[in-house]
Amino acid sequence: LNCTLVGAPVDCGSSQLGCVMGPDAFRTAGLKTTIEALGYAVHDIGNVTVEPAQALPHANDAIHDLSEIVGWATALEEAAYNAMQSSDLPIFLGGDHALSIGTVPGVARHAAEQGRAQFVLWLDAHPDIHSPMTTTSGNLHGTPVAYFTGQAGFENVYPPLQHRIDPANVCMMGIRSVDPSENEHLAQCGIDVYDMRAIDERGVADPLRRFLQKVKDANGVLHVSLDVDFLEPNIAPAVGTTVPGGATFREAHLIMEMLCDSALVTSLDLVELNPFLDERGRTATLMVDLCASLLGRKVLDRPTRSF
Ligand code: DIR
Ligand code: MN
Ligand code: MN
Ligand code: MN
Repeated sequence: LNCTLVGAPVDCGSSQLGCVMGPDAFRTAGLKTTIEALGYAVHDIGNVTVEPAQALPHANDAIHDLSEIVGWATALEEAAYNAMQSSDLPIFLGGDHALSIGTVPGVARHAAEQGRAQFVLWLDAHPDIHSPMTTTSGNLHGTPVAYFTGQAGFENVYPPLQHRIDPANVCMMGIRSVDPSENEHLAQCGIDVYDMRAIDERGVADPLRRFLQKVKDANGVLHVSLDVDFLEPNIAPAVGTTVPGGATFREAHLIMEMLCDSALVTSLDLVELNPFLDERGRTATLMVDLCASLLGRKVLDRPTRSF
């Protein structure tokens, strides 16, 4: 099997600087050799770059860096689609979560051509389901899910969406910071949302098993989008938007181990790592270790269980 690393140093979707260094922090933490040790051939294509763009006006004055985001969206859609054609598992190294405005439509284009349904597992403290009209922070990393599920408000703002993700094919876990307009939207859009309350009560295994069964029954393919702030800040401090009460070390690894066993994951975003906020690279190292669990590193050499 082969794996492609695609650097996506987007940092204009968030308010704090530093995510631009994310791809190099993943490299420094040994992502490539870690994946090679699991038997993959790994190709690092370096970082995607974008042309400087002209400012785009928008009715919502809070929004910033819209034209840069549109530039990234276009470039990353293409990069993701190309990586899907040449690789069994592209990994997109962020960069803030605005990169999913490009990567998810790009992998969905590939899935559509293969006649497969595209599913998305969103591991995040936040649902990132704002439209350009509803965001109050103006940080466009809060918008990818609304965009790629085809919600209103993106017309003539982001690139026209060619391959929409059915909200019924999206599952969110770890959610614990939701803005009022996002809450309204989540209640009626049909996404499976497991907030931290649900995870406290049920654990991660049962909800994830249900979702993976749904993917399997539909002969679907799965994109995983892992935001550093999904994790408990005590173990993953290097993110600009920490929220207390996140997933524990073992909850996160168990999710990755079950995803590995499912053999359904075809692409992965690692996002929001801000190395400037880290303590000696520990968050980058944890993210690399989670990636290793997803790609087959095991505690015991137990036979692969179906999930
Ligand atoms: C907040 C925070 N909902 C916003 N969002 C994100 O700015 O719209 N933080 N994605 O990571
Ligand atoms: Mn392919
Ligand atoms: Mn996010
Ligand atoms: Mn987040």
